Amino acid sequence: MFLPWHRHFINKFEQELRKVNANVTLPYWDWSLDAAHPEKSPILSSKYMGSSSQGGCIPDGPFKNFTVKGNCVKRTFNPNPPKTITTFHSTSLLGELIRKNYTSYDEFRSAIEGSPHGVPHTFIGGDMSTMRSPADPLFYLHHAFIDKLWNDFQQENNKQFLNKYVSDPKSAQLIGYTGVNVADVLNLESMCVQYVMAGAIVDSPDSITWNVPAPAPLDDDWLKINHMNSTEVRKQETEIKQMQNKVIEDGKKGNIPPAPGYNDTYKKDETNSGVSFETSLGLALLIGFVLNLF
Ligand SMILES: [Cu+2]
Repeated sequence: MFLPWHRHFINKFEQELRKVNANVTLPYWDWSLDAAHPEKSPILSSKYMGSSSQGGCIPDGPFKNFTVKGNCVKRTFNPNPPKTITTFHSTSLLGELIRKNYTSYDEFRSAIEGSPHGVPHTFIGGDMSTMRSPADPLFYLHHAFIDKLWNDFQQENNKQFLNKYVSDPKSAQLIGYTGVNVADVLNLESMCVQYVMAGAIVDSPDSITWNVPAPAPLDDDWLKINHMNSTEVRKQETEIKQMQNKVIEDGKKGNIPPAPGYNDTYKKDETNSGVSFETSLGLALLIGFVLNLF
């Protein structure tokens, strides 16, 4: 239920934003571009989503002291660590994860739900590492990127899984959404949703990361809260480490594995620019408004 449920959830969220301003689209945060030093990401600056006061309220930016249902949203990462706490998954590593030959939809779901989905949650910390994570506006940008990765998987090497799920998608109802089935959200095209390059932050789609060590293992608490199979996750973390070592080896020989979402079909869309992050202040006000309605 992980991928379809979140796809529906962020789509509903985008629709709520559009009720306030019909021009808004939900941006995604391609955090792989910040893989080496996530704490230095421009997204986590006062210009965009704000930084962290290590356990206190959001200290700066449009979401300064941002409150949801009476409590301010908290983040715990150290914005100025002596050295990086953990790296994120490099763009090339995500590309390799997307293009791997999977034997089932669920094998891919499992490869994404653990480490790639979990590392940004636990790195940001505070609300993002708890069940209150949807209170942090970063949640939507992170999950939009996870959703984009699912779409990349469906569009690239694994087209046979485009309409596949663990069971019959037509009879798998989304938890908490009466009348909505997995089949309704399997295909982004039929939902009239498209992911395009965000123009404002990424100058060039070629600016990808590859020479970055694999992320640190997820902590046990987060796995427990999310009812994850820790044996499965640890196995994947080992595999991810091996994949990233290979990415670095290949990269040093000049064969940098491409980013996810850059096959020929996708290249046609690169000239489009998505919603500009320059509108982030307006977006912030909208998100604040909508989150408190939720
Ligand atoms: Cu999540």
